[in-house]
This record gives sequence, structure tokens and C-alpha cells, in this order.
Amino acid sequence: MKDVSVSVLLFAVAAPLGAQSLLYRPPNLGGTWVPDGGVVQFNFVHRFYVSPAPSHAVVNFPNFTFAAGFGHQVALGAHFATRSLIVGTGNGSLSSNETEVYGRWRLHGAEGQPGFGVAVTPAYNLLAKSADGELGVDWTKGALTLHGAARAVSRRLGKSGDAAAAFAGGVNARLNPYIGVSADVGSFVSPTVRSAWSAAINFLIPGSPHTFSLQASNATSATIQGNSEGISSPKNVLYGFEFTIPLHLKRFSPWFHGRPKPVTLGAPAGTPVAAEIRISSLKFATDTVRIAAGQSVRWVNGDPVEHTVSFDVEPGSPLIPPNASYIHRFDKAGTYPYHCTPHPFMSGVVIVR
Ligand SMILES: [Cu+2]
Repeated sequence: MKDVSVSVLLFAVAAPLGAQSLLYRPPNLGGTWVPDGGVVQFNFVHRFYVSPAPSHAVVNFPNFTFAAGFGHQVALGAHFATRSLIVGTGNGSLSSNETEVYGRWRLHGAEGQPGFGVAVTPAYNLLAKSADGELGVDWTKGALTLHGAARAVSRRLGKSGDAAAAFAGGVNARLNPYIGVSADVGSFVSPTVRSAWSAAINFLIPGSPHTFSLQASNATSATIQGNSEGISSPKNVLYGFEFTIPLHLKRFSPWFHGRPKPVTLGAPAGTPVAAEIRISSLKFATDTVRIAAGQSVRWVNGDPVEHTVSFDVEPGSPLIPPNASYIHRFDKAGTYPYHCTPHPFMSGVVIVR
């Protein structure tokens, strides 16, 4: 049983999450992650500082990221910051609303898998009227992911100067499948400015594909430029949080295609069933069922997404489509822990007497 729980833990760490995870990306790095085709990513970063007494006014730095996956490891997206870094009277200094549109092509690797990931991110900063770009590399082994990025911009935001290069590096350390810490630093090379930095504690919200982080940083926007220069006045530390929300367009398919036909997988239809377990809201409705040897259990997928019933000790189901069911017959007494492969946080146990 101990071996089983260890292997489940390793599996949960190694599995791709189908969503950008803050356990695999520090706050001020775009990373190499690309949403799957048909997935829309929404990230919300909110940072702030509190001005001194007597006003105690909270000054907010909200940032929104939208990105859509198009398959083939390609995504298109945009960052929007309502209070970007503006210093002096240079490029873009008439507004503080900073928008960057970007594409990302992941050349190698997959989030959550060991080894290297490489992605190129061409971008255009509308406020600075600057063609920007980033080459991102990350390397994952076990609980650690190291990140590096090389950046170039054609017109610096808030400066009158021309093109510039920037470099950034960061690290993620995962304490368990649900909690990690991360830090990063990034800076323009020349002319030198205050580096952007961040430190964060990151959470995967159990039972969901969402991640959340609590952060300290001096960066005001999530763009390539904003991640390469820190705020220095009137405050030089901002506190805040980030929330990542993947929207799987497949989930909305019943709106357009109606309910799919019920099908039965596993044992032939008509097999007597001793227990039924409903799958809904990314959960097995019954944690533990007890049956006698020779009896069968039926799982019914009431979710609009595919799940599996994957046993730790013997072969389980294929992908179970929405509205389909899977029947498994247990011939031998024993304890059969299982989980869902696409959603490793979903688990249950069948106890056979
Ligand atoms: Cu699942």
C-alpha cells in the first residue's frame, strides 16, 4: 500500500496538468507553456502597494493574460496591464495602459515532464510600439524546474532609446504536488536599470486545474518589457497574487451538439452490477465501495469531459467519454485504489471481499 501511494504521488508530480501551472512557472517569466488546442487560458495577476499614512491608499497594478491554443504547440495571446511601468517621457509615456500581443511556439518538451522545454515568443508591445521577442528554456527534474529567457525589444517603454536586450532566470521547487515556491530575476542589459524580481509561494487548488500564488515583486506588468525592469519609485516592492484559469472549450460542446449517446465500455452490457459510482464535477462521487469477489462496479461519467478509471495494480478503462459508462469485474479479493489519468487528483478505492 505504501508503494502504491508513493507511485501515485510521483505520477501526480509528473503528469501534465492541461493548464499552465504556477508550480512550473515563476511569476515574471512567460515560460514555455502553450495551451492545448481548444483551451483558452486566463491568468489574472494583481499587485499593489499601500501608500504611507495618513492616506493608506492602495495603489493597484492589475494584469490580465488571455491565450488560446491552436494545436501543434502554437498559441496566440495578449497581456493587458492597466498601470504599466512608465518612467520619463519616452516611448508610450502618454498612457499607462500597456497591451502586448504575442504568439508562442513550443519547439520541444511538455510542462510537467522531465527534461528540456523550449519556446519562442514573438510579441508586439502596442504602447511602446515595439517589436519584442523572447526565447524561453526550462529544465525539469523531479521537484525542480529551472528557467532561462533571452529577450529583445526594438523600442524601450518609457525611454527614448532604441533596441535593447534582456535576460532572465528563475526556479520552481515543488514541496509536494500541491505546494511550491518560486523566484526569478530579469533585467535589461544596457543601459542598466533596476532588475525585475519576484518571489512566490504557489498552490495547485486540489480538485481543480487552477493554480494560485502569493507573490512579492517589483514588476508592474506581465509583458516582456514589464518583466525586464522593476519599479523603483515611489515603492520598490509590490505584493499580490496570481490565479490561472483554463477554459476547456470542449466543456461547452453540449451547448452546440446536445448530449452525447450513452455507451458502455469494459464488461459486456447486461453484466450484473453490485455498485455504481457517478463521476461529476471532476470527482468520483463515492470514495470507497465494498463488493464481493466476482461482482462488478459501474462508473458513469456525468461530466462534459473525458475521464479514466485507472487502477494502480491492474489495467483499467480507456478514456470514458461524457455520458458513457465503464464496467469492471473484480474476480479476486483485495484493495484496488484507482485514479483518473487526465486528472490525477481524482481517486477512489474498490475493496473486494
Ligand atoms: Cu478525469
